[in-house]
Amino acid sequence: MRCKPCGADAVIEIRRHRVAFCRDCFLHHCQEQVRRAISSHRMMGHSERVLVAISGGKDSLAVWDILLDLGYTADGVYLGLGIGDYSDTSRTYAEAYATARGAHLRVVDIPTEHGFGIPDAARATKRVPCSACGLSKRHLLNTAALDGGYDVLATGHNLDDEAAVLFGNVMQWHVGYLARQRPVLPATPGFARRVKPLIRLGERETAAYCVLKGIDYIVDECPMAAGNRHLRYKETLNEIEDRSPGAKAAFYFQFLDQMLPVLDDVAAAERDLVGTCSRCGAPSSAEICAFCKLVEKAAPTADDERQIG
Ligand code: Q46
Ligand code: ZN
Repeated sequence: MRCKPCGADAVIEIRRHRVAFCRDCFLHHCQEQVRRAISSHRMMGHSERVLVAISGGKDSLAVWDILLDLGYTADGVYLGLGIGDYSDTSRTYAEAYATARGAHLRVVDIPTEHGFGIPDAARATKRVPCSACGLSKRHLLNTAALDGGYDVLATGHNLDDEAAVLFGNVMQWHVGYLARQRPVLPATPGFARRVKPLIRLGERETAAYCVLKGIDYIVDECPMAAGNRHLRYKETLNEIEDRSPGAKAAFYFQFLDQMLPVLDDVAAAERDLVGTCSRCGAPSSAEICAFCKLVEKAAPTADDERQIG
């Protein structure tokens, strides 16, 4: 197999683009895909300060690395979720990357700052861990971006993630979620702008990017992910993609082109509903926001566990 742009020996083939690349042309391809995503969705400008949500996994480290290479002023923020060894290890990878790259990483540790970990939250709410986790991440990453005075919060959601979320939202016809599933969520009062620069890259590509660039990342999946719906949707889409390369990208990008404009009114109506949490001041349609309610429930559960343990 030959690299399409330069003819050297190829190290990776991307079936949906019907191309193969050598190392250098592949790294350039990844950078180009991010540059195109940023410019076609007007995600951010070079004069803006970017905060990148870092989990220690391949996607978040790849997006941070590419943004820095593209010349953006980008700091990272790591959220400690209190998921035992998994959290400790993922933090090590995030810190090691920041040190090696000379980049600035902020750390927000949920157990230290809010008195509970995600497993406590799952027990307290009697719901799957990912629901408390997603809620905490949205709230705390947004707070970190606003408090730090950043213009934009970037996350490492890739094409596979976005297609799987879309698939789930369509399966349940969550019209409100569909209306908000955008590559760019503009800043509104109490919310920083949120962008997803990796939407044009699949997870196989972000993994290859890290390996070829020598970036170490946590390979293990979060232990709480086992059996979650999101993973099942990913598997289903991968089966379809195997048979029809390009199907996943078509599903997602056609949604952006054809469907999102139709949902603009739904998104605007949802934004109008928002008030302010009486405890923390975050945007909320209820008197107390979902995160403050979670802290109220989960912190005592964590205390009980400590006493028993
Ligand atoms: S970290 Fe959190 Fe994920 Fe773990 S608990 Fe679920 S949402 S699976 S990206
Ligand atoms: Zn609140």
